[in-house]
Amino acid sequence: MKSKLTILAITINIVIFSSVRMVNAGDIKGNVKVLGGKGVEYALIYIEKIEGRLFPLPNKNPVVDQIRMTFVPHVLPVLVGSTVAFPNSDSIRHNVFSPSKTKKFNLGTYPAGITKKVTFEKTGVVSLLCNVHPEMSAFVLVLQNPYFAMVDKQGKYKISDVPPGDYTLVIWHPKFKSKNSKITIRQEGSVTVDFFLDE
Ligand SMILES: [Cu+2]
Repeated sequence: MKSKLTILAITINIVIFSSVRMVNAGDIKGNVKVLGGKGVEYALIYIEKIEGRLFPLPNKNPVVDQIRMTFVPHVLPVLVGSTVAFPNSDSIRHNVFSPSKTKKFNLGTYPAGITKKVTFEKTGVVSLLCNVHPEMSAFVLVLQNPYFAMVDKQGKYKISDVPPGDYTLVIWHPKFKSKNSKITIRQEGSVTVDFFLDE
């Protein structure tokens, strides 16, 4: 009797859990190709705007590291209001600055072991540079909502648990013109959106 009840309880749990999951969200996925075939992993896909909702900031600060004279990652998407940590993991000194109007800042030149931080209060593109090494460059994309994903090296992406609604899905890449696509997320299932970046 007891084991039957347990099974019943588990079954009810599964039904409730999966129906909640279905009512609340859908997924967006797809394939991305870029002209020339290289660097597709620097593409970022995001929902432009979701009205009437506040989104909690992540518990951990997103990070742009400096390793072997390179900013890692090259493209970092963050939710607006996020504080990004900029450690220096090299044995040489680096500087981090941005001339972008979304967030103009200069952290100065600092050695290994030091981490500096910047809070991004406005949405938009922030380009990162190092005035010691002109070849160093990276981008922080400050976004209105947490429904974003980087494209992987195979050109695939997936954004999970998106609330139902009509949205504009945007693709951003450091070397190509952005494109967008109107999408409708229903209460369940997934939407497939493919992109080809060619200019
Ligand atoms: Cu540098």
